[in-house]
Order: sequence, then structure tokens, then C-alpha cells
Amino acid sequence: MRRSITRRILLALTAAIVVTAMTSVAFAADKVVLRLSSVNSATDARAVALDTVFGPAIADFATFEPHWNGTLFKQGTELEAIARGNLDMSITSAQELAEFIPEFSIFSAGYLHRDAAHQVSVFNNDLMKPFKAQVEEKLGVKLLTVIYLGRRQLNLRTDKHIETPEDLAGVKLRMPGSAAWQFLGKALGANPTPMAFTEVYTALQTGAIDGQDNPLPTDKDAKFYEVTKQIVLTSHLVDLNYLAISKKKFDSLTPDQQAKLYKAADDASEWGRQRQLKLEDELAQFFKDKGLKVYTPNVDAFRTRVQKMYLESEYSKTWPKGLVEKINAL
Ligand code: KDO
Repeated sequence: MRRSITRRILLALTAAIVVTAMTSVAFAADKVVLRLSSVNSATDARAVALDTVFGPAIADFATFEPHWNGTLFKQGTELEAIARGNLDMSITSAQELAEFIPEFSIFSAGYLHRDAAHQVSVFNNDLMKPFKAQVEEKLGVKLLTVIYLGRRQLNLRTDKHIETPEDLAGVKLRMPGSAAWQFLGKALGANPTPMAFTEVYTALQTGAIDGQDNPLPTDKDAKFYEVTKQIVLTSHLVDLNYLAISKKKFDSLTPDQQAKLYKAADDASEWGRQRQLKLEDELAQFFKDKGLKVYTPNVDAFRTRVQKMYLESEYSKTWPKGLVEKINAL
């Protein structure tokens, strides 16, 4: 008697487990999968924000599947992967977009955005509409939100004091691999060299490059402080990224889901922005404790040279008339 009750309970339990498993498979199959690829680490503020805020906020209709450390696609190849239908989302930049739509170089110009809040007002202003429309038309990509990466600073393995752009003459400065980035390196007075983010640590360690530029949180996250001697606070670019999604995927969602997606993206970006700003405030001391020199050079000298070089460049010829002034007025 006891044995048969136990058997019946066991059978009922097994059936319940099978039904639950089948239902959750069915639910999972109904959900849209959003595969994102990016080269940053899983501890980077953008990754933490997307994992903590974005993914959970859309979990009722989408499975957010991020791949960090460039394990899925190499830096700079993500937009093409989205266009080909091999990827759903990426964290892209103005410099990458400028490869396809030259006007985007305006948002890659040194000393243009003033701070994190300025980036947000520029992104949400009507002036961005034609830019967003072009990204949709040419690349089949929608830009969901703007992400604050931070103020880019020089980080060198040499200990020569850097006060003005002239002091960077001959310094082999790694910049990410696109023309707009190389131009920024040149505008700073250095000798820029392109290199993928994932190779920078080893290149600093072996001396293949003299330095690199990134915001302080990235320098910490990628452990560049282990293989460099100084950080020069030029703040030459208030750097941004955009959260990008395949238009085809986006269009497959209901209007309600699309609205939730935008909100989740904005909320994650705000969360990440606050985290990144806090880290930027705290990290100078962290690097000093690690034995690095951290100091502010003659920022006016850098700003004057960089702005002049951009305005005289081929890039500025592609910028819509009056746009710099409009951005400055925001
Ligand atoms: C970099 O390669 O230095 C850079 O900071 C460029 C950014 O646009 C962004 O792609 C970032 O790398 C990566 O996400 C790694 O943090």
C-alpha cells in the first residue's frame, strides 16, 4: 500500500516536472532572442548596466544574450554582422558609424561634447533625427540610446612629462582601428597606430606601443595600470557609444514591446552613466596608489590644437552647416 502511494506520488511529480519543462521551453521559444557582441569585459560598466537593468526589463518578451570580450565578433565588425543578419545588437560608436556615414565624425571630434549630460541632450535633440534615419536606411540598424563611456585620457608606459601636444611628438599612441580615431591621435600631436582593443595590454607590456587612450574606468577594467607609468588628464574626448539593434528584429516586436525596449535601454544607460561618473571621480587615487603619476596638463593647449585641426580637416566638410554651433548651444 505504502509503496504504491509513493509510486503514484512519484509518477504525478514526474508528470508535473515534464509539463513545467515543456511549458517553459514553449515560452522560451516564443521569446525573441537578442544576441549582442562587444569587446568590453563583463565587468565594464556598460556590460553590468545591460546585464543588471536592460536584460531583466525585457525578460517577459526577449532573451538578452550578451557575448563580451569580443568572443563572437571582432571590434569594428559588429555593424556588418547585424546588417548581414548574423547578430542582433552591438555597442557601436560614432567612429564606427563614420566609416559608413561620414557626417557621424562630428560626434567623434575631440573637445566637442562637454560632459555626460550634454551627450544625452544632443542624442535626444531633433538634430539627431537625420543621423538616426541614415543609420536605419544604410545599415538596417536602430540606435536605441546613448551610452556614456567616459572622458578619454592619455595613458603612457613612458614617464616623460606631457604638458602640451608638442610633447607627444613621436609618441606611438594606440588608437582604435578606424580613420576617425587615427585623426584624433594626430590632432593630439601623437603618432597614432591602429590596434584592436583586445591586443592593447600585450602591446603595452612588450613596448610595441608607447601608450593608449581610454577613460579611467576602462584603464582599470583592462588592467592597463599594470603595464603603464602615467595618466595625463587631457579629457580630449567625452566618449560615447550607442546601443544598436537590428531594425528587422526591432520591427518584429509589437509597439508595446518596442516602447519597453527603448525604456529599458534608456534606464540601463542612465544606470551605467551614474556608475561610470562615480568611478571616474574615484579612480585617480586608485592609479596613484598603484604607483602611476596622474596629472592635468595644459588642457587649453590641447583643446586649441585639436579643435583647429578638426575644423580645418576633410571631416568638417561633411558636417551639416551650423551643426557645431547648434551642439555647442545645447
Ligand atoms: C577602445 O578600443 O579603446 C574603445 O574604448 C573604443 C570604444 O568606442 C569602445 O568600442 C571600447 O573600446 C570597447 O567597448 C572596449 O571598452
